[in-house]
Amino acid sequence: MIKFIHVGDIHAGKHLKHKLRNDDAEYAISQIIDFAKKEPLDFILLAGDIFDQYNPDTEAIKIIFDFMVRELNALNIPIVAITGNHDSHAFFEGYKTLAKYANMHLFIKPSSTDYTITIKDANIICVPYISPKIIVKVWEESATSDYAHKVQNFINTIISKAPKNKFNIMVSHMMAKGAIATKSEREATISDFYAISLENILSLKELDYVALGHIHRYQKINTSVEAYYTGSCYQIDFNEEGQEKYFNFVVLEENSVAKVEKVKLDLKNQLKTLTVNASNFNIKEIEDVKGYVRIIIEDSIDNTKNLENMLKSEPIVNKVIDIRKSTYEKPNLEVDLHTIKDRLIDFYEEYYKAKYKEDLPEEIRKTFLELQYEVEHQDT
Ligand SMILES: [Mn+2]
Repeated sequence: MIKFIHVGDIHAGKHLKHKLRNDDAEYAISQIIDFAKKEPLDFILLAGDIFDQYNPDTEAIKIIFDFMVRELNALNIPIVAITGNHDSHAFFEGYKTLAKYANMHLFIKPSSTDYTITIKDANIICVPYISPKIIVKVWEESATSDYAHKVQNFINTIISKAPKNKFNIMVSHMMAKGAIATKSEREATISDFYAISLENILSLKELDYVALGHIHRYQKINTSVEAYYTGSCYQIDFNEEGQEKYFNFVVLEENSVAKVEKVKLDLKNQLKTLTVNASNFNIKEIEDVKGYVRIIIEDSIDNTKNLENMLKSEPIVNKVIDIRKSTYEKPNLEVDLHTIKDRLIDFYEEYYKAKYKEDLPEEIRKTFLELQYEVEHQDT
């Protein structure tokens, strides 16, 4: 018999607007440790996006490599971890040897030679996040086949040639076809282009359990193997508002299907969006939220200004982390078009704010500037 925990995206070091969410990550991990103290485990699987940033802050590093690793090492429970699309390979390489001495086994780059670890009667196949850039390096295949096809074949092959044990598991950070995303995963990496069809990975049937990371909503994938996303460990951003969070406690016994227990995580902070105007505004309602609030103001310009001032003062200033407005003062558009050529992005920003009631996202700013460049350099 094998008993283990499957933990999804931790995202230590996440900033939501100006709020650092390390206390949320630490609180989730402390519950996993409490569980491990009561239930003897053979190992813990971390399915990637351990950190939110390529260069995590010191506190985030301490939460993972001091608090979590130390506590689990004291319990003599090995950690098997892979990188996600948010994790830096270079950063983890720096910890690889040290981590091993603390019973944490890091699988950092996708590999067709070094990707398995055996713990007791279980073989664990480790597939870190595979970027389109990396797949062409680790997997030689006809240039014409697309990303998903290449990744499917790569995974199929490494499972087939992996040594077999009484129990066989895979941990992978990927977008599985049919999974329901939450939009907090990074839009581009959850598109159809990235969607891996588990049905097309025939050797998956040899596995007893597939531990997935990347998608932030808890779900079982509709396929012929036991494949789960356990989701993020706390509500990462407002796309995850109202979601409950979990990890899986899995028991594997010979000749039977994996027993999967969905274990609920208590949340340090809930995220909540409130739409207010001068007549329904209620400070108490905001104070009562156990967590952080996003406010959408729907009122006249004058009332909006007053409400904004109230939201930015005590006692709620620390709870309100995002204010959006439905009314803006009209930008001055009476300009000579020739003179704004150099400031086109500023005007687009104003337009975007007025239309979508939010700041221009960095991705769109980049695209805008690229397009502008293309248009201006068309003839050359
Ligand atoms: Mn993630």
